[in-house]
Amino acid sequence: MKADSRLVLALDETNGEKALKIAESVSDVVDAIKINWPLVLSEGPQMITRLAEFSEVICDFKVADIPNTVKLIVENSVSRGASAIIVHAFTGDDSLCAAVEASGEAEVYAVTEMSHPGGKMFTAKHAEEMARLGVECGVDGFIAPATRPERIAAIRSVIGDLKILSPGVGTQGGSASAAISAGATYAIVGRSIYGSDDPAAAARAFAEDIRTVL
Ligand code: NUP
Repeated sequence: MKADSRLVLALDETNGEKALKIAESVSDVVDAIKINWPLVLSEGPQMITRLAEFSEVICDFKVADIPNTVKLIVENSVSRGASAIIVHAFTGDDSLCAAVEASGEAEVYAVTEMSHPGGKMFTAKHAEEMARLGVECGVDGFIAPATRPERIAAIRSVIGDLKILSPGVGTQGGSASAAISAGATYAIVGRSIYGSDDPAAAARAFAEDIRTVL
């Protein structure tokens, strides 16, 4: 992924036509578009290929399964045009390494703890341990919560120069510039952009906030 605006759109809009319109309108502002189950279940996996015309596409399928199933999901996503795929790290070394092996040229990002309050309950306690495992398996980066910037810094301290994508900006309460300052490579923003009356203007405002700390 290019690192220009350091902004990634989380496109959880479930209407395909609207989603494509938003993607086109922000394509010169964001570095990538992340899609998740809501859009894929509504409009089908061909959305990966259609959105790839506008931007790099990150498939946020939070894959958490046995190695063979992980491999099948990653290969399918990549063959449809995904530039990156997000997997859970808690599944352990074999599943995580299977994702990296199956990804080919595409990137793999591992989730160590999630941005919502419940994310603190279980996996956060093992996040650094899981991040070390991810480094050993050769992942390209990690997902770390903008809602808890100190946790971004904690993950940064164990992963060296690998990338961090940080969701939880805007509607969940986190700040894009604070996430970048804490060590994130990209801020991920969903509802605060695609739910806005003017998604392109909203995206430009987040990009401007990020620029203040670059
Ligand atoms: O820890 C995570 N938190 C999170 O919100 C990991 C994620 N992948 N996400 C995703 O980021 C979430 O599923 C959604 O697609 C996006 C955040 O959207 P929003 O809260 O900005 O609308």
